[in-house]
Amino acid sequence: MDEGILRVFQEHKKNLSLKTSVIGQKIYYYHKLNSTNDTAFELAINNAKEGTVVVSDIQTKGKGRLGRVWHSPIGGLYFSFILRPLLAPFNVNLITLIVALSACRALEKIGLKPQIKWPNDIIIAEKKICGILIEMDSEADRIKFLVVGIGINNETAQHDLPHGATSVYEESGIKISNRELLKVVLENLDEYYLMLVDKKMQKIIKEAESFSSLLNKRVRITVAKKETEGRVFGFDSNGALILKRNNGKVEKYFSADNLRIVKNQGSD
Ligand code: BT5
Repeated sequence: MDEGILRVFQEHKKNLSLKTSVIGQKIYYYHKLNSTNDTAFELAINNAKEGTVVVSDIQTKGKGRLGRVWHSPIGGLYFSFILRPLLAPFNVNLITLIVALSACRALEKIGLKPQIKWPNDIIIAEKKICGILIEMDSEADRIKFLVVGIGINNETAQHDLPHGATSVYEESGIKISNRELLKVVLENLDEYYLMLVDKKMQKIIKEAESFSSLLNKRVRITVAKKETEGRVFGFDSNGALILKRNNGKVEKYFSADNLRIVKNQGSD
């Protein structure tokens, strides 16, 4: 790790006045990184504590899923944190849901109306404002650690964003610092993570469904080049998406390479 460009908040909790018990006990702050996920992963391999956070003002190789790029110019909030949950790898969707909920609640506090576009986007009026990337080190039946990356377009200029994207400032006209936004999201994450540790799955699922942009919508989902169409019924207790196909068959999805709402809603 390049100590030269690393600035560590000495009394992290005090500096952000965080009210958290797990998330953000230690925060590493950088001006420029390739990817906060890569740096957090390295820290996790070196036994960094659960809840450790890595933030960067800009990322030169911001990552999306499946080799895609996450545009990370100045103005956005980019951070990753380490979790060591006692969960099986197939439960990772629950983590995605609590992260999405934490971001939604923070955006809601600013007066926005965010929606979760499963699996890992937060959208406002169909434009993407936030993306989530979870990477893990696991054994067959046990997660060793997760690195959860979150990118929120905060004060990002519209011309710096890709087509179909928006930002907090663009949507609300409100200037909130990345620091303030980070504090709110970290506190939400802590609250939802404890809810998950307490196994309050139904509460989490219900809340996630209330923010879902897909509930009751007809969607086309692509997984490993296979396309399926059906109506979304919600999430199961593992956080998987429940889809009811035309023929009445119910299927569950743990991930999707691509997912879009079919505009012509048709009938079941
Ligand atoms: C994601 O992937 O949405 C996950 C993004 C995670 C970013 C965070 S930032 C902190 C941490 N460190 C990292 O390196 N990554 C994480 P995916 O669903 O694959 O979406 C990627 C697609 O979103 C791209 O192909 C673009 O179409 C679009 N996109 C790229 N940058 C964007 C931005 N800033 N805002 C909105 N959309 C964007």
